Amino acid sequence: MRDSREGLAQAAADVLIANDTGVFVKPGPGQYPGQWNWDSALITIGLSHIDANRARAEVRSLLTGQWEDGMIPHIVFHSRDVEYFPGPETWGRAKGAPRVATSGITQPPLLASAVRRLHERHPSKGFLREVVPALERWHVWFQSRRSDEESLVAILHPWESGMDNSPRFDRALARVGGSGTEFTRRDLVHVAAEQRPTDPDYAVYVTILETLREGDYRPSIEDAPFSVGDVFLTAVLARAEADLAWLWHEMGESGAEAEARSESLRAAIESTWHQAKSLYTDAGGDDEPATIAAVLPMIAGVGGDRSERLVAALIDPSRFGPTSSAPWYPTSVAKDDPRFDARRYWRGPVWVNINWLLITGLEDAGYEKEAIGLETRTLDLVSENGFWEYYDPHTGQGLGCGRFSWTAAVVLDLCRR
Ligand code: 2M8
Repeated sequence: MRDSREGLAQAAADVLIANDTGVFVKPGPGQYPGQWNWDSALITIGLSHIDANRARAEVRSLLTGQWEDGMIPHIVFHSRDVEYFPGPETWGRAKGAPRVATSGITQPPLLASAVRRLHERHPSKGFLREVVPALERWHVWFQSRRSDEESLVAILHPWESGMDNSPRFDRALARVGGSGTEFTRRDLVHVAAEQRPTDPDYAVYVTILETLREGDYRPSIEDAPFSVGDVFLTAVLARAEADLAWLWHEMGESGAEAEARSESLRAAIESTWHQAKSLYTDAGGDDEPATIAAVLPMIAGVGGDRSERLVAALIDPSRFGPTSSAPWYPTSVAKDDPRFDARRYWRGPVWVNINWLLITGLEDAGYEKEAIGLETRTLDLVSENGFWEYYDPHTGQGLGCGRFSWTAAVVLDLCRR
C-alpha cells in the first residue's frame, strides 16, 4: 500500500514538473496557458511536497496579478501570446489593473489556506511578511465589493465560482441571454463538446464579460448583469479567513479582523440552510438544484447537527454517493436532480479538487471513517485512470484535460501529508 502510494505520488510530482513553465505551473499541458487562481493555490500545496522555494515562487507569481483595489484575478496571463479564449485581447486592460495581463474577475480564494499549509510544512516568517498583507487586501476586497454584513459573497460571472456551468447558475444566465458577438471557442480544439459547457452558455459568458469590461469590471452588485450569492465561494472564504487569522497570529499579530470576517461569513452560510433538503443553498429556494456546492460549507465548519446531514447526503447513493453502477463519487450534481449530466463538466462528473476539500472538511468535523473512505476511492480513481481534469462517475473514465495539475497536486498531498 505504502509503495503504491509513493509510486502514485511520484507520478503526480512528474505531472507538476512537466506543467511548470518556470514562472508558474499551467493547469494542464495544452488547454489552459495562463496561471489560474484556485488551481495555483492547490498547485502550491502540491509543490510544498517537492520544493518549498518553488511553492513560494508560485504564490509570488500569482500575486504579480493583484489589482490596485486588492482583487487577485482569476487568470494571470504571464504572456500575451496565448492560444486561449477569452485571452488578454478580449479582457482588455482596465483602470487599476496591474502591468501583467489578467482577467477582470476573481475565483474561489483558496490561497490563504494554501499559504498556511505551506508554512506549516516549511515555516518562513519572512515569506509570510511578504504575502500575508496582500492576502488581507484581497479578503477585504471581497468584504467591501462583494458582500454586506449578512449575505453570501456575490459572484459577477459564473467563472468566478470555479464551477462554471453548474446548474446553480442556469436561471441567472437565462435572464442575461447572449449578445450575438461572434467568437471562436478554443476549448473545443482540446476537448469533446459533450464534456464542455454548451455554445449558448458560452454566448452568455461572453456577454457578461463584455458588460463588465465596459465598466472596468467594477459594477456594483446590484448593477451587474449576473450576480449570484455563492455558498461555495463564501465557504472557501470563511475557511481562508480563519487560516489568514492563523497566519497573522504566526507573525505575532492578533488576526482578530480576519477571524471576525470569518464568523460573519459563517453566519451568512447558516442562513441559507434548507431544512427539507438538508443542504445549504445559494438563495434558500425550494427549486434550487442539488449540487456539491451545497455540501461544501463543511470546509468552513457548520453548526449543530448539520454536518451529520451533509455527510448523509454525501454518501447517499441517490444523491452524491456511490452506487454499483456509478461507484466514483461525489458527483458534482446529485444523481436524483433532473439536471445531472454524467460527462458534462460541472454538471455531474467527479472533480478530485472537490474531493480533497471534502476530505479536509470530514476530517475536521471528526468523520474519520468517511474521510478515509473518500480518500481511498479518490486515490483509486486516479491511479486506475490517470491525472484527468474530471471523471465519469459511472466508468471512472478521465474527461477534459489530461495530465491535469490540480489533480496531481491534491493526490500528492493525500499521499505524502
Ligand atoms: C475551468 O474554467 C475555465 C474558465 O476560467 C475554462 O473552462 O476555460 C474551471 O474548471 C475553473 O474552475 C478552473 O480554474 C479552470 C482552469 O483549470 O478551468
